[in-house]
Amino acid sequence: MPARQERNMKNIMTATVIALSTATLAQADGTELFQQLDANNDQAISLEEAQASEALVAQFEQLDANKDGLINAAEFTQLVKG
Ligand SMILES: [Ca+2]
Ligand SMILES: [Ca+2]
Repeated sequence: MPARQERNMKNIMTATVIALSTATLAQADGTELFQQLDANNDQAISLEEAQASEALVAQFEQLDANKDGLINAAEFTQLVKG
C-alpha cells in the first residue's frame, strides 16, 4: 500500500475509534457506566475517577451542577442524555 494511502487509513481508523467511544458513552446504560467509573463505590464520580473517560473530564465542571466537585448519578444522567 502506498504510504499516502496508509496514512489515510490511519486517519480513518482514528476517527472511527473516536466515534465509537463517543457512541458507547451516549448509548450505554447510564447506571452501568456510572458504576464502572465510580471506582470506590461511593455513588459519586470524583475528578480523579473521571480521568477514565476523556469525555467526562471535558464536561466535568459543566455536569457538576451543585459544584461539590463530584458527579452524582443524577448529574451523570445529563451526560448520558447528551
Ligand atoms: Ca467515587
Ligand atoms: Ca455534584
